[in-house]
Amino acid sequence: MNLLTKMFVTIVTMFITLPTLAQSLESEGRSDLNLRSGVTDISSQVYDLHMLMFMVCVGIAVVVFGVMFISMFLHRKSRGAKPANFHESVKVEIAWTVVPFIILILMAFPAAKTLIAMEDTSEADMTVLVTGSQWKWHYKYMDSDVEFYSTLATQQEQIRNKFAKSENYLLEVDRPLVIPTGQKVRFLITSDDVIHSWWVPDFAIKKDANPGFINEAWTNVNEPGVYRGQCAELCGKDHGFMPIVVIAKTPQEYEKWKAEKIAAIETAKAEEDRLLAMNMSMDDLMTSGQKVYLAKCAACHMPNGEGLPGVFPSIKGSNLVLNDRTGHIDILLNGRTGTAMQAFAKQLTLSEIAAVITYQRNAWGNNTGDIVQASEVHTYANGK
Ligand code: HEC
Ligand SMILES: [Cu+2]
Repeated sequence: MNLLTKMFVTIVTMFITLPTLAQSLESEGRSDLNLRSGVTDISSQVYDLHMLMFMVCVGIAVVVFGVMFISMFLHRKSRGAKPANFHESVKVEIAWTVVPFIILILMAFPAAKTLIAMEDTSEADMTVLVTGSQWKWHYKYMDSDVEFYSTLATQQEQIRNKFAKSENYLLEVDRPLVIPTGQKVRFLITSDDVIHSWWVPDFAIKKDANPGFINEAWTNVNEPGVYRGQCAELCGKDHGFMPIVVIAKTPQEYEKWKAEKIAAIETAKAEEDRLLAMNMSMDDLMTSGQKVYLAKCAACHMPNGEGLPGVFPSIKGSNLVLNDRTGHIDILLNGRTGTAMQAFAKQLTLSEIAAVITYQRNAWGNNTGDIVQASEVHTYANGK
């Protein structure tokens, strides 16, 4: 086969395999090869714009390549065509400047209209503060005490190919964001550490979450449903593991959910007070501490406590853990500024912090025998 034939065969195979690939992706329920039209008025406007621009491009391609191929075919050398010989045509040059200019202006009008509508966050019915934080999302409802972290819920075993992958592999979280349908929800988007990006394709929202800045976005979802997205800014080693799940509920169900959330916060506070007054046994602390450790710490410090040399310190045999009890409590509550070790004071309850500290001080041969109770963490936190 000569080179040309090979190229031809490659291109044809590509065109045959592409639709097959598209179909297999679609049958997995994952994607089609087109932009999706989403579930809000804005997202369908964005989709329509995308299709309009696409068709304009197809039209231009058909005209330009059509003229090109037809001229090449009709005026080929074997037919004895003689090339014309001319330079500079003012008429043609003006035409190929003015025509694209007009096309661009015509495309800019509808695009600008949608863009302006997307940026208009005024008159929102409610506001949620969205904060990216390596590697999870924090949601705070500005009109109440409701706030929580939303972390990946996919099992580690699926990620390590030990279990079969579930349908929403890497797109499922423990606590989804819940919003009401038919209301304008404003999002204030920021970050605790590096740049993240809050991306929910069905809402046509993709906004950078920058530390020290607040970006705004909004949505108004028409139909109840579960909508999934991801962090869309490369933000470190677990960038692919901070999905977004938004559940849109009817306003009545949303109010019910919120009342339950508020009640749960009250109960948790009461429970926390009860635990503060109580001493937990070593066994209970170790069990609950291990759970917290695997969920919140193992991504960096590794399940075996050995960390990643040069990046995340080993907890096994750590000098701080073995010898510095207050230092240990302090780093958990306040983190270490400028490093990936974040403050856990707001992410974990006092008893969870006490448990994970006790766990670290006694697991993997760190046999200090130390028991740290929630009350000790509480005293330290309030003394600072
Ligand atoms: C995002 C990655 C990350 C996560 C998650 C994380 N850590 Fe850390 N941790 C670090 C880094 C980085 C340091 C080193 C900080 C420094 O340079 O001083 C550190 C340091 C520590 C230290 C001090 C170790 C020493 O010898 O100095 C302790 C103790 C610790 N982490 C406990 C925890 C606990 C408990 C959790 C879970 C609740 C946790 N970490 C979650 C990244 C992480
Ligand atoms: Cu991110």
